[in-house]
Amino acid sequence: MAGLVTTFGAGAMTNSIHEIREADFLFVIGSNTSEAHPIIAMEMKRAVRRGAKLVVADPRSIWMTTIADRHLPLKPGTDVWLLNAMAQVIIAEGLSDENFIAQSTEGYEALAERVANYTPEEAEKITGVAAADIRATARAYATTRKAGIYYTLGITEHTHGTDNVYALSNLVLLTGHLGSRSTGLNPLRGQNNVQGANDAGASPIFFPDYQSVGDPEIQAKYEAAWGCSLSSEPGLNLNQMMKVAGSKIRAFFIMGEDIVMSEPNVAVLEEGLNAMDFVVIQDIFLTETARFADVVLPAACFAEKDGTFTNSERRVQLVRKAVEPPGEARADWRILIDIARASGADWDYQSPADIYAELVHEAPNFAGISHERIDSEGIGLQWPCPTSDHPGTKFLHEGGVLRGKGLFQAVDYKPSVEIADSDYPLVLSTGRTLYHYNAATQTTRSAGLPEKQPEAFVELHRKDAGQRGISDGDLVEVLSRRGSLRCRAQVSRQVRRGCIWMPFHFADSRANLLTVDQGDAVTGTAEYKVCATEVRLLAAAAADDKTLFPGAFWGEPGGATSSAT
Ligand SMILES: Nc1nc2c(c(=O)[nH]1)N[C@H]1C(S)=C(S)[C@@H](COP(=O)(O)OP(=O)(O)OC[C@H]3O[C@@H](n4cnc5c(=O)[nH]c(N)nc54)[C@H](O)[C@@H]3O)O[C@H]1N2
Ligand SMILES: Nc1nc2c(c(=O)[nH]1)N[C@H]1C(S)=C(S)[C@@H](COP(=O)(O)OP(=O)(O)OC[C@H]3O[C@@H](n4cnc5c(=O)[nH]c(N)nc54)[C@H](O)[C@@H]3O)O[C@H]1N2
Ligand SMILES: [Mo]
Repeated sequence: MAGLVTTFGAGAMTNSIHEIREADFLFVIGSNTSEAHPIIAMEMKRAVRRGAKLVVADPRSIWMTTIADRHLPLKPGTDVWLLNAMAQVIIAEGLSDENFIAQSTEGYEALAERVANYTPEEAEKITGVAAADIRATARAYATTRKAGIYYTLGITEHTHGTDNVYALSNLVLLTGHLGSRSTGLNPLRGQNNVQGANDAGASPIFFPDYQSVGDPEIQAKYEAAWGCSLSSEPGLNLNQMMKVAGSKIRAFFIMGEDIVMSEPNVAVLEEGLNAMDFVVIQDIFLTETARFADVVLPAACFAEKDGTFTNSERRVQLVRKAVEPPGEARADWRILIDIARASGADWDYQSPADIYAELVHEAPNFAGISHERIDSEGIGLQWPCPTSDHPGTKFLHEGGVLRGKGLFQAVDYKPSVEIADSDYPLVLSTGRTLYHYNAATQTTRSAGLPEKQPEAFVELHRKDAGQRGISDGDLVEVLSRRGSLRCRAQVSRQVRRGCIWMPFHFADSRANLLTVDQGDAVTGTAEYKVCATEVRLLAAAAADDKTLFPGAFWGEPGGATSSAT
């Protein structure tokens, strides 16, 4: 979001999901689309079947590479090199859209100068991707009109994540692949309403609708609307908050997050949580983090309440209550209103529609969207939607970049904070699988999913495993400078030599005991995708125990339910 607001003026997918099927070139970078966004991956498959070219830039041989025309198996953290080299090719071979650059962008000269030395031959040395493949990808992207870029955490979860987004924006601005169907720069959103939460101002730097906290006019507008005085200082981001948990911050109100599963370097975070004066958890389940809670407030889940979810393509959709919440569970908004009232505020919202109406009143992009309208039109509305007769917006930047002019941001490659050395020679990357969802709070409580994937594992390349006497299914220890864990080895064709990979879903083997907590300079997003590790054999698997199956080392399947839950 930070990167795209800077370069284009809006922090969301530029185009819509259904446009993918009509694209002629898809560049998928740092996105395990078929496991993390299966519905979007189906649209990509549909495009490929129609004849679209697909290039996947990913250190792992993920399933998407099996239907790709080209796989660019880059070394983790080297994307700026790859992308700058593509920009270099596009400029050097005269493939850029000169009209678009002249009329719709600024900062071109600085970019051209910066990328001049990023030749594909030099890039090959750093990224491990053949120069010919970089050239071919740059040419195909630049010369195909309906060419779109799709990215997720392989781009953003780095200490240089914002630089990666800038480097991608540069390719879009060089070629003018913006403001028309089946093109653009498309970050696929993660959680179901993460887009809506940001839109509503759940961010330390923005009021609703990305209006800056530091802007005196905006501040005055909200002071009048809300009848209170507001700070002009941005708040702390997640990473900054976690660093001062238990010191500068003495209390947490945690709603819908299981931070001891999902935050990096969690051993240190747990010390902070222990030192806190007061911790509240508001969740639909008793989470791992609830072990640190003074109070747990039971919330109703999505099917037990009304409201809206805004999906990845900026589509605001209505959700209607289907079943009653169990026990004492109540809708989040009702709990929050009671807390506000008990604290002396006179909030009198009667429904989520009331709350939504207040939000859109001050937020120009959503002003034309109401619960009533979504209800009557049926399939949701895509913002920007400034008036009640506006149809909503399928793709952004049509007829002009929202920022005014697209901003080229020249960036140089910076290495990841931790690189492999003789003590910790293997680069660990972490992520998710098809069968579990993030902290797995929800997915381990379903009967079928833990059966499909009962326990943690670490993927190793055949040769790295062999060197350590490790075979498929063995019990191993994974160590970093911050901690260690035990899990099964999976000798895999997916990871490249020198790299290992594991999911962060499992409470008994928390990958985040290992990860580094340094964050991106702009956003604070942690470097979940690169840290230095070593793997040791603990116990060979029994002869009849070579494959992963339930309960092998820890008793019952679904290890993510611990003593706390
Ligand atoms: N089944 C399932 N679906 C989910 C989730 C889930 O937990 N389970 N979580 C949701 C959430 S919150 C999110 S944010 C999304 C995330 O969706 P993704 O970002 O697709 O998920 P990750 O597993 O983190 O995959 C990141 C991809 O980036 C690659 N990668 C790692 N390092 C680099 C690098 O340096 N450069 C490049 N180019 N690639 C790299 C990895 O190999 C992997 O293929 O998924 C959402 N969907
Ligand atoms: N190592 C590593 N760590 C990572 C990542 C990675 O790739 N690698 N990815 C990061 C990313 S992208 C993300 S998004 C985070 C996710 O990290 P978290 O947000 O901590 O994980 P989730 O499982 O998505 O947590 C959702 C919580 O919300 C609760 N919940 C569900 N519905 C409701 C509701 O209606 N109301 C309330 N109050 N609670 C509800 C669920 O029970 C669950 O406890 O993890 C991050 N951590
Ligand atoms: Mo996410």
